[in-house]
Amino acid sequence: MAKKDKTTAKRGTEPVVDKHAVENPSNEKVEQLAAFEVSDSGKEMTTNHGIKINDDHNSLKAGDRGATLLEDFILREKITHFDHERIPERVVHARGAGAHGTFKLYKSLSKYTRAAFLNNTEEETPVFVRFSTVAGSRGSTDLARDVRGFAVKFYTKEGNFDLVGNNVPVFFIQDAMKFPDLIHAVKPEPDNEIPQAQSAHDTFWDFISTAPESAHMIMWAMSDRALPRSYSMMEGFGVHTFRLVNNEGKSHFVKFHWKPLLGVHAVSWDEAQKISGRDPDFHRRDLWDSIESGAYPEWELGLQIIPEEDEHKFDFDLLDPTKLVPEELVPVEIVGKLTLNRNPQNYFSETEQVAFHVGHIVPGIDFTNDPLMQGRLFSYTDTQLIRLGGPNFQEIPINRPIIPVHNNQRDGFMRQAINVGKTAYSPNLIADNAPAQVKESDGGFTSYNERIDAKKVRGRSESFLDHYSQAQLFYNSQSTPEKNHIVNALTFELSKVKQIAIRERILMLLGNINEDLQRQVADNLGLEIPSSNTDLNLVVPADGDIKLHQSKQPTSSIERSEALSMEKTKKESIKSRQIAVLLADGFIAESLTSIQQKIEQENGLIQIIAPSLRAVKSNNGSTVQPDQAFLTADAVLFDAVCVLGGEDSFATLASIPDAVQFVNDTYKHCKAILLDKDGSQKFIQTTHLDSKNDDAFFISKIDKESINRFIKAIAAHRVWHLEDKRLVPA
Ligand code: HDD
Repeated sequence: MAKKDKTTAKRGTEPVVDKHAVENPSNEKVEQLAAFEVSDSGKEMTTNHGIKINDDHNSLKAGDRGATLLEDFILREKITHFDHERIPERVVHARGAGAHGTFKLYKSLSKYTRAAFLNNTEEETPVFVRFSTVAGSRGSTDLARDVRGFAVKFYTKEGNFDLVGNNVPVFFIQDAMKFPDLIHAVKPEPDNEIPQAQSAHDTFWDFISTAPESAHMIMWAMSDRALPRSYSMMEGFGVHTFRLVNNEGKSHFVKFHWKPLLGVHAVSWDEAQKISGRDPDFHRRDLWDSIESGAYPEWELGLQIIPEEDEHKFDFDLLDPTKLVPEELVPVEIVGKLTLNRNPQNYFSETEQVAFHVGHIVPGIDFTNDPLMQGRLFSYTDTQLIRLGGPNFQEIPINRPIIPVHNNQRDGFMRQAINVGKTAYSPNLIADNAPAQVKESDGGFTSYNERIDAKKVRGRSESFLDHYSQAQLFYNSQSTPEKNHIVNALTFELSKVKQIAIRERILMLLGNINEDLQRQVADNLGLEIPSSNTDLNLVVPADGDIKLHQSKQPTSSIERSEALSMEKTKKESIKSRQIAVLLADGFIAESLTSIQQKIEQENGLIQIIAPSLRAVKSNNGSTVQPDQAFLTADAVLFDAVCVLGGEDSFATLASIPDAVQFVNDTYKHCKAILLDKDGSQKFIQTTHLDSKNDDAFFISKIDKESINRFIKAIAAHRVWHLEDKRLVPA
């Protein structure tokens, strides 16, 4: 396709300069979308049918005070369109944010797959990615304790491939049959629609207590993984075992991973709750701002590849979506990079209307018999039919492949294509059999030739019944602060559960994972440790034998897996981190310049926060315009704070309770703090800060050395190990 000049894309009769498109990299998908863009800049107003509008503010009436006339087609059209502008939100993953980008392969995977986009290292594949929470409604907070969706649409030369994953490598349930139950349990309770975007309520924990298959996932959901600092600081996983199939028809099992270049980082639960009030759009704003500022989010694609012959070599079943493949058993091979470099032009048209589907695969990739995956293969198209209103949703610009579509499907609501010719059936003689079927050797899709010889059963494989090994593996692999956070999260959630019997049943489940964990949560809840950890697996057919459905004794071959803890993650970069610089009149101008230069050089984002939005005067008479005043700024929205001296600046800040609170909160949440030594003494006395430096709190002259230490501490993200020392009432 010939490249179009993005500044003159046709959106009317005159060229429109599109600042957004000029600044951000383009790709083949973005070019395709440009043909559908409409800019109203400098244009005359018309009705939907092109009639120029003379008065858009007053309806047509019988006299000045008279009744409005039915013939007012302009009023009718405007109100009718407005009345119909909402579509159903996604039944799960309703709240999300998306961005465009590209995928570049590092090395050819032709040994494993014939998928062209995984063979060709020269080409970049356009992608659209949508991140989401699961339980909350469209308008809920980004910072809910929840799993995050990580859905990637690759617009490949062989059609669209969707990798519809999460930021957690396993799932709550093993069989799609239970998905509606799980979601009904976690969504707000049906009588009063409370609580919004939260799992901390009776129905969710009631469900979990009867489904020990969720034990592993619960460990992840109660960990800090459920509170990402940013979409660009979380991993992504395809969850299921997929297949890669090469040109010879040989298949390998594969697990897909996205590894963020910025490492995996979280906020604390206290911050998450406060951010939900201060800025419920925190994650989508972070994604948008990172891209606009050129600090593009990046992930590497990793594959765990398992030869088919090794299918039964593990002490878990590869088809069980509540299990991961420990990286110690099968290392993750890094094969390419995803970069998000362009924000959508229109949220509804792109992010809301994008339709993902696990069933969108390309030749060289195939499914497995994972029963959760099999059910998903039905659900995704089905849901788009109601959500997007009919069978032509694939014609919506964001959903179109970058290659032409030809088949005999016709008509339906909102059909866009004008299919020419007489035939809409195959085979046909009139049109010489067009559109023609394609040989496998020419890229026609053929399903993997898996041999299946079985009796029909409605049930669960015995190989799926070890529910606790990997829950134990996850818990054992956490650092001490991470374990504490899991205990606190479980305590919080169960404290919100009203029925004591449910709390007790969850304690039994925890006892099967780790007795220390069980004891701590029981203590916090003021409950006795149950005398037995009875397994309450109620996933039993009406006439089934409950004994056959009990969880098996844990049998994991490994005890710890480093990759499961966030502690050893990458801690090298401050790219896209938000750093607050607090100052007041009399601040030392030189200090501000040094810190600004260095942070910007490292791709961090600085905001100057001052007592008001009035320009602030420095010690040498120069002035600076603050980005925010304390009224709108809050420490939970930042990763670190630097407070500038000298005496006058500190004296003013010490007299503003919100400034003191800002620094206290940063300290409490274990973030990096740099205080200018010059004049800081009295300020420190008004705060809860210890007057001694620690791993992330520095009282120092603002110079090259202290700024470098500060930057290192920001990159390290948090000093969680100091949580018990940095005690601040807040
Ligand atoms: Fe799902 C949306 C991820 C199990 C049924 N799912 C949806 C989205 C993500 C996932 C990221 C949002 C896509 C977007 O941004 O538009 N879902 C998962 C993962 C699962 C999973 C990683 C387990 C491994 N899902 C799952 C099951 C079912 C569904 C078992 C049903 C049987 N999921 C849906 C859905 C949604 C959806 C109802 C709602 C909106 C949509 O599809 O487009 O079909």
